[in-house]
Parts: sequence; C-alpha cells; structure tokens
Amino acid sequence: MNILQQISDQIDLGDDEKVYELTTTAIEQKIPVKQILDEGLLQGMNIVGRKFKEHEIFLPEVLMAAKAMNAGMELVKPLLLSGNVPMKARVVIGTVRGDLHDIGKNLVGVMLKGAGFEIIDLGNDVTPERFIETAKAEGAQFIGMSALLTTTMPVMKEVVDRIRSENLEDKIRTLIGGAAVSKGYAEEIGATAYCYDGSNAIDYLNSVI
Ligand code: B12
Repeated sequence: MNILQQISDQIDLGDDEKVYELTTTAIEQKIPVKQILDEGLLQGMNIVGRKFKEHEIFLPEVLMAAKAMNAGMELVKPLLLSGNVPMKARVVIGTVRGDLHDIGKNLVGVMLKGAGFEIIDLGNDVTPERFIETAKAEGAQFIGMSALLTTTMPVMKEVVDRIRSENLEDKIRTLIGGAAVSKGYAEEIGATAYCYDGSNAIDYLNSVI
C-alpha cells in the first residue's frame, strides 16, 4: 500500500507511533512535504472528521487521531520552516475564545512562518481583548483567527467590531479561517479576508503586503 495512504489510515486508527514511523520513512523517501501533508496527514484527519460527523466514532477516537496527527506534524514542521526567508509582516494568530481546536491553526502558523511571516501564536481559547492588545503591543499588521465551532465563530465578529470602534482598520487587518467559517461569513462580519487553508493565506498575505 502507498505510504501516504498508510499514514492516513494510521491517523484514522489513532496510532501516533506508527504515524511518526511512516512519516519519517516518507521524508526519507524524499516525498515532497506538501504531498505528505495533503495526501497523508490531512487526508487522515478528513476521514476522522467525516466519521465523527456520522457518529461512527466518538471523542476519544478523535483525540487519539489528533495526537497521531501531531506526531506527524512534529516531523513535517521543520521542513515547512526550512529556508531563511526575510520577515515580511507580523501576524498574531489564535483560536478564538471557547474553542480548543488548534491543529489547523498550528498548521497555518507553521506554513506562514515558513513563507517569511513572523507569527505570534496565542494558542487557543483567545479572548478578543488578547488578540487586539497583543497586535497593538507587537505592532502586528494582521490578526489571524481560527474557529471550528459554530458557537465560537461570533467571537471573530467581536474582534472585528472592536478594531473598528478603536479606528484600527488601517493598521490591523483580520484574517479568518477554520471549518466553521466561510467567505460569506467574513463579508457578513466585515473581516478583511477568509482563507480556506495555509497556502491560501500565504497567497492572500503576499498579495496585500
Ligand atoms: C480534531 C477535532 C477535535 C479535537 C481537537 C483537538 C485539537 N487539539 O485541535 C477534540 C477531540 C478536542 C474536539 C473537541 C470538540 N469538538 Co471537534 N472536531 C475535530 C475534527 C474531527 C477535526 C478538526 C481538525 O483538526 N481538522 C484538521 C485541520 C488541519 O483542519 P482545520 O482545523 O479545518 O484547519 C484548516 C482550515 O480550516 C484552515 N484554517 C483553520 N484555522 C485557520 C485560521 C486562519 C487564520 C486561516 C487563514 C486558516 C485556518 O487551514 C487549516 C489547514 O488546511 C472536526 C471535524 C472537521 N470536519 O473539522 C471536529 C469538529 C470541529 N468538532 C466538533 C465538535 C462539536 C466538538 C465538541 C463540541 C464535541 C463535544 N461534544 O465535546 C468539542 C469542542 C471542544 C472545544 N471547546 O473546542 C464539530 C463542530 C460542529 C459545529 N457545527 O460547531 C466538528 C465539525 C465535528 C462534527 N462534524 O460534528 N474536536
């Protein structure tokens, strides 16, 4: 069986040691890192997401899959970061208040860093105040927010509204992403942009800086 297919299967089975082992082999075989990510690791998480949605699996299995995904990400991360690219802009990134999903946000952070952006990662469960105060204190030009839950996406609007009420729109632009949100939602709340993944975020940022 194709090694990327095996990585995906082992994420689905939640075996972090196997994922680590297989990802190491895939890297040694010089399979492009983007392909390992898309066709192995992310493919596995997509299957897990579908099964969770259809109640075929439950939270403990999802947690194990997330742990397995992270085991692979640890190996892929240095490759995404290699190459000394000059700093292009500073981005504060985080998952919004009440939301603990951080796999996608971490991945986007690593990809942006690899593309030459300075990333200040606030982690998950981040309040609007913390996003804005950090961006102001660090002189960041962008705030990147992640939300995976429909119940937490309104926090993004709180951030956008607050930036507007403090007249900071020209200084700090907002970028939103995560499975719960869409381009339409970004337009509705007045966020500067919606990006569906890390590559899309890199393209967007490169086009505006
Ligand atoms: C893994 C997972 C978990 C793990 C999270 C582990 C972790 N450390 O992140 C655990 C088990 C903790 C979990 C818990 C819960 N989860 Co959950 N979880 C998932 C699952 C299966 C996969 C998410 C994931 O990591 N995907 C892989 C990453 C790489 O993809 P991604 O996050 O979408 O990120 C990509 C893009 O969206 C984008 N992106 C993401 N963020 C950002 C930010 C910026 C700035 C940009 C530019 C781009 C960007 O780029 C990324 C890379 O391509 C999803 C299913 C799904 N389809 O998304 C459910 C899902 C998100 N969870 C769900 C639910 C309901 C829950 C719980 C409420 C369950 C419960 N009953 O307790 C809790 C909530 C906990 C909380 N308060 O946050 C629902 C949400 C439904 C909804 N409409 O709100 C989903 C959709 C599953 C479902 N279909 O029911 N979950």
